[in-house]
Formats: sequence, C-alpha cells, structure tokens
Amino acid sequence: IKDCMRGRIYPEEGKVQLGGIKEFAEKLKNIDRIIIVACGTSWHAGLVGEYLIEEYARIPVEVEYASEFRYRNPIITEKDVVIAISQSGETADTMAAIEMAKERGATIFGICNVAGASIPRLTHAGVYTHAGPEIGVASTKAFTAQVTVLTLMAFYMAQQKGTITTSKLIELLTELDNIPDKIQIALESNDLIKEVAEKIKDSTNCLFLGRGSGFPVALEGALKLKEISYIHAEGYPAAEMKHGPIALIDEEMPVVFIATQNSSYEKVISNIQEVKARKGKVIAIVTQGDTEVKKMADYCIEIPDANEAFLPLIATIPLQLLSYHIAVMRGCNVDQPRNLAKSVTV
Ligand code: F1P
Repeated sequence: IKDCMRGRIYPEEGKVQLGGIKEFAEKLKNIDRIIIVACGTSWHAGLVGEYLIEEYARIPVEVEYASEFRYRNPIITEKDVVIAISQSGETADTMAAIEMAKERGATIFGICNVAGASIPRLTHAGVYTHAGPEIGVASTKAFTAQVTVLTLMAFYMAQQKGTITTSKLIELLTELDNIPDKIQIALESNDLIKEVAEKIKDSTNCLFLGRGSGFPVALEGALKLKEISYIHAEGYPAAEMKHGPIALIDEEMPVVFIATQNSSYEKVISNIQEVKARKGKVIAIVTQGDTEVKKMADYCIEIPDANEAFLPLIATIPLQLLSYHIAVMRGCNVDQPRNLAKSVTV
C-alpha cells in the first residue's frame, strides 16, 4: 500500500496526483459513466472501485466480468471511460474486452501490476500498482494494491469534479496514510485465525456475507477459500441471504460475516441473529472493542476501526489468512492450486 501511494498523495495539502491519467483530467470532469472490466480477484477490486467512485466522485459505474462482457454486444460510446484491471496484464478475456471498447470509441485506463505486460500497451493511459510480483497463483497483495489505486483514482476524480471538499480529502488521505499500520495490527490476529481455521477446516461449504464495501470483501473471502483450499464457498450481499442462501444454513455451515461498525452494522447484526437461530456457525470480522457481535458469534476476529471506504483494505487480510491456514491444514499447495494458472491467456 505504501508503494502504491508513494509520491501520489499529499495528505496535509489534500491532494492526489496520478501522473498516468493526468492528461485526461479535463475529460474526467464530464464523463457520463465508467465501465470497469476485469476477471476473478481483479473484478472484486472493481466492485470496491464502484463503491468508492460512486460515493466520492458521483460518476455512475458498471462493473463487468470481462469474460462475459466481451461476448455481449454492450452499448459503449466515446463518452465512456473503461477501467481494465489485471494483476498479470495478460488475461485474454480482459484484453478482448479492451479491444472491443476501444473499437467503439471509449477511453481505456489500465490498472496493472506488471510493467511491460500486454494490457498496459493496449490502454490509452493507466496507473501501475507497484505491488511487485505475486509468488502464488491466487491474487492477494495485488488485490490490496488494486484497491489502493482505485481509492486514489476515486479521490482524484472527486477532486477534479469538485464533489469533495479539501477538508474531507485531507481527512480521508490522512486516514489512508495510516492504513498500513492498521493492517499490521490486523495481522496480529494470526494465531486466533489459525484456531478458527482448525475448527472449520473439514467443512464442505462456507458462506461469506457483507454489506456495502464489505460485500466485495465477502466475495473475495469466498474466492480465496475456493481457490486454495477447494472448499465450496459463496460470497453474498448479507441482505440477499433471505432470498435463497438461508435455506442452506444448519449446524454444519460456517458463515463468515463482515460485521464491522460501519453504516450497515445494525442490519448485519440482525443477519447474524438469523444465522444463529438456524444453528449456523458464525465467524465475524469485527471492529476492535466490539461487544454486540461478540455476544452472538462463535468466533470474532478484530480489526482496527476505519472509514467504510478503507474497510476492504483491512478486512480482506484476515480472510486471506483464514484461507491460507485452512489450505495448509488440508495439505493443499497454497502457491500452486490445482487447475489454476497465474495468467489465463486463452
Ligand atoms: C485474474 C485471475 C486472478 C486469479 C487467478 C486467475 O487475473 O482471475 O484473479 O487469482 O490467478 O486469474 P488478472 O487479470 O488479475 O491477472
């Protein structure tokens, strides 16, 4: 995160500088919509981007799976900006989606980790994440880096459009600057997370639920568990539980909640009650010092308090660790999961 922010944020001045897209600053003031295209974990980062850009820059955002978007006949015009996100910069579906949007006149920004990869060469402009190479196949630090860059882009656009006051920006950038320290604190729960992993490692299914910016975190938690431990997992918006997944809940079903003290806290608490009433096992990611969720959940993993905008950066870490420990306990190769490739080039 520090590498992503270096030289790009000036908290005391309330300023974000993004060289890669600077020449489009004027255009950003008048765009009608942004379409984010990506696959896998990068798509989840895109959902966080949607939350942040709509909240702060007030630009409508659509987030599309590149693998689906490329085969549709979507309406794209010269007024659209497409943000393509990819860790490897080589994902074939994302490249095809970019080519199509470009042919239809859209301006394409890239968010990539690997300099010199194919996607940055296809885009009009972009921002590198500077996360360094991922060792394992499953995206982890790339996700954190992508979300950081999307956060900077959302604030940059808000600054260009004048939808944020300087004092608010100073407040947010100051907090963003402190996020690496908060993540360090979140990592201190590693032993507890290992204990939780031990309790649920033999499950055959797992549900992840969150609201607001906690929803993409739930999706990412579920994807990591599937990818590296081969346990079937689903991420859902917590409010959707009653529209289907609730039928799955019994004493065999671990349910991981993003239950931090943000705008949807009270509503998440009632979702936890619904799960407990059906004897589901609740594992909750909570804000440090929480007492309400602790009364109900089987296990609580604390993270430091943060603005909802920064929740995905912190709350994803314990979920990555949970998947990691479960995978190791099940004897899975966490770096080279079966059937998965680092860059999906076909
Ligand atoms: C997309 C992705 C990764 C996933 C796996 C397969 O890659 O779905 O999110 O972890 O490695 O590919 P990318 O476009 O972000 O490189």
